[in-house]
Amino acid sequence: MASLGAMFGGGDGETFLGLPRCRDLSRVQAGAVLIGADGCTPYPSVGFYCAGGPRAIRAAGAAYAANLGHMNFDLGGPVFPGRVTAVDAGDLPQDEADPVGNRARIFGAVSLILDRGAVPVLIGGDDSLPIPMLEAYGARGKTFTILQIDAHIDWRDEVGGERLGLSSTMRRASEMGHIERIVQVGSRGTGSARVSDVQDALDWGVSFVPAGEVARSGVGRAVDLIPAGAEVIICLDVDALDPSVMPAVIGRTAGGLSYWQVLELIAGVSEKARIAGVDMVEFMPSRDVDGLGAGLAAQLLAAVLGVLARQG
Ligand SMILES: [Mn+2]
Repeated sequence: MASLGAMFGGGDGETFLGLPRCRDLSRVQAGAVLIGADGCTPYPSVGFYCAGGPRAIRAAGAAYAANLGHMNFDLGGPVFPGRVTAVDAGDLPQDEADPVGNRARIFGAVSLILDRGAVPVLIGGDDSLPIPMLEAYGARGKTFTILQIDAHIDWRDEVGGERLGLSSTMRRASEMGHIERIVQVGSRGTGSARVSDVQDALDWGVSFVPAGEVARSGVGRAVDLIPAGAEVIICLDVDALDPSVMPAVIGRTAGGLSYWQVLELIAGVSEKARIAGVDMVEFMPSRDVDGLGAGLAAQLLAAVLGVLARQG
């Protein structure tokens, strides 16, 4: 079938955008390190339902590998304004039957990347991935702000006895001593949260910017809630985006954010604070429609790498 990749001589998708491959995280020298994981702590009812997400997003980005130095109009210049400063470390060898090992692999990989002074960019995989990622930021003498962009608030204490699954991510984050602030953008519809979960989050000090407010008033208040100079970890669940542009999610909910709203939010944060890490989760290949969601995920991920390449 004819494609942009065939037209322009894109790569094979082995690495995202044809980025250099990193094979040893303990020696990596880069501004940002992309790493994939098919899952982490699955609920038995659904397993690794986002498996293949990193591969699908890399494949969607392959068409642009040959044009990496071209103008990216979303960024006002090439993705990398100077030399290419991001690398792709491939996927962790996750195993649906080994959640303890999965968490240890994510914790270990993110720790190595942080030890090298680089920004981890973790792509999934379901929304249980960020829990060990966020733990890896502990004991570094710093405190962090989380900007969660998600249709769901993920404040359940447990689901079916599992406390480290995808519906508990922000509650677990709130229990980490190095997480001092959480801003949650994009909530809408009905999800896992009970009224009492929302109250617990408010009592902790979470600031919510629901999707309805973003639709009416944009992302300005969300950016304002991020303190100047903060170290920010961005936790992006792609179901924050409207399903008309991001159908590849397990629960499509109308009223979601646009591509521009998400990108302007992330770029706005980078102008006043430092993005210290990014995760992008919940891309579900089997729910995609003609590659629409994978294309958006690849475009957004490229733009995020561009934002990271432009921060000090
Ligand atoms: Mn979600």
